[in-house]
Amino acid sequence: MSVEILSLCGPEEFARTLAADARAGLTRRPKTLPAKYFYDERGSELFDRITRLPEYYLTRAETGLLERCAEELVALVRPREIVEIGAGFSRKTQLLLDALGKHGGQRFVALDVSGDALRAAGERLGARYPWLEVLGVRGDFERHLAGIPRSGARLVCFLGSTIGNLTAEERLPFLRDVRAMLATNDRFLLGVDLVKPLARLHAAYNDAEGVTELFNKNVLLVLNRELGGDLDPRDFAHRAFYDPRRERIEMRLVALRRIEARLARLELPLVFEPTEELHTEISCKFRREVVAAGFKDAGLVLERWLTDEPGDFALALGRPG
Ligand code: AVJ
Repeated sequence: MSVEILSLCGPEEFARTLAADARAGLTRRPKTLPAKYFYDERGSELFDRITRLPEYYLTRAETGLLERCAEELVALVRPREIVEIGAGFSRKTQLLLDALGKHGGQRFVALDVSGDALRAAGERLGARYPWLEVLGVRGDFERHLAGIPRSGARLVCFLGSTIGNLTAEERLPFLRDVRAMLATNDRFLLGVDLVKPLARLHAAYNDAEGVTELFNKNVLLVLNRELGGDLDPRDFAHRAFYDPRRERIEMRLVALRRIEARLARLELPLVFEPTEELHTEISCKFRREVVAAGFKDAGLVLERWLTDEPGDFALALGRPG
């Protein structure tokens, strides 16, 4: 067993990027923060709880799809390596690795922002799959895809509908970077949450237990810790709603009163007027045509489109066009 870590983005660069993103986003109207900053240790734990909520169907739907199709997909691609973009050391990863082992693959490469998560997951996977070479790459999927070393035929996976956090404008350069990772016989497997009636989408982001609210507010604690902030989560309300025109969930924090705070490390005073919103996340919902068109613009062809029985979620397989 071998577990190796490659860092394309050290703690200094992470801190610098957060500082620049926070300054840019919090001085805009509306105030906005990139969704990637939810995922410190607590945020990742909260997201893990979200995936087990009765209302949050996404993870179950995608796992079910992979239970049905992982083997067939891996048999079709016959990769030497699976590259997973974004945190993924879950049951879904295991389904892919089981299939990889059966079809003669040898390496798993995981890209994640957290070095600790990579190390822990690498150890676990190394123990479970003694034949597997594991490479953890510390980096940001919007900046570091080109730095991921290739060892042979690859299946690049981006699961969980994390792509939904990007706007259409942000999606294009991301998909072009993915395209650039692929040789002719390589493939890209993308998980996307599908457009569906509003009530279920609304429930998935407004769970009865309030875990999504804690997850949303966690970004304030990240700002406090990383940038010396003095924001109080109790001063904000969780708000998530589906925008049917843009076919996406909008997640925000709403100031419950006038708030004067500051981010000491940025020397940035922060004022929220009552009801002012901080935009914390978008979660786009997809249709087949939208994915096919997005692939095409990036030089990819939609080769397979697999959905679960209720049509809640899809796996899209792309090949270089
Ligand atoms: C991990 C980005 C796919 O958008 O559904 C869960 C994050 N936000 N509940 C999503 C999330 C609120 C999730 N992704």
